[in-house]
Amino acid sequence: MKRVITYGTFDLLHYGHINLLKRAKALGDYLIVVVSTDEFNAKEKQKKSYFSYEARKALVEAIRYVDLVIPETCWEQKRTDIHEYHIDTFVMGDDWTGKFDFLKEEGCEVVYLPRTPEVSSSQIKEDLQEKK
Ligand code: C2G
Repeated sequence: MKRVITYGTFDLLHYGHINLLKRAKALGDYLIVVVSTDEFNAKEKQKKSYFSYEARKALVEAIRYVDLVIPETCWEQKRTDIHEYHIDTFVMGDDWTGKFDFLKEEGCEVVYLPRTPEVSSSQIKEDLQEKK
């Protein structure tokens, strides 16, 4: 069984996220999605998601391609996650290209997939703000 992992906030879940998760799952048999906690977002990404961690977790768990959702609490956990969950392939959108190549040292394949260019959570928020 080939095990794949990917990380993200997945706020205001949209088809760009779904496209990523669909392609990530196609790389293996079991997909783990590591969703950023509210604290991690505030502390490390300087962003406040619209939906809470619990809400974002429930939304991602409802996606047919996803087998397990766990919390992302720090940048460093990727190394340990790879071993703890026996991961074969690490996947991220190509806005992260190169940033996680160090995981290859852990014996893990690292794949960056093209983002869906025209959609983003921040763009959705901006557009809705303008419509007010
Ligand atoms: N994504 C995509 N296309 C979009 C928007 C997002 O393919 N239009 C991908 C991103 O490249 C990422 C995943 O969907 O792989 C989740 O995106 P975000 O929720 O924006 O995640 P991010 O804030 O990049 O956090 O430790 C890594 C971080 O947790 C990643």
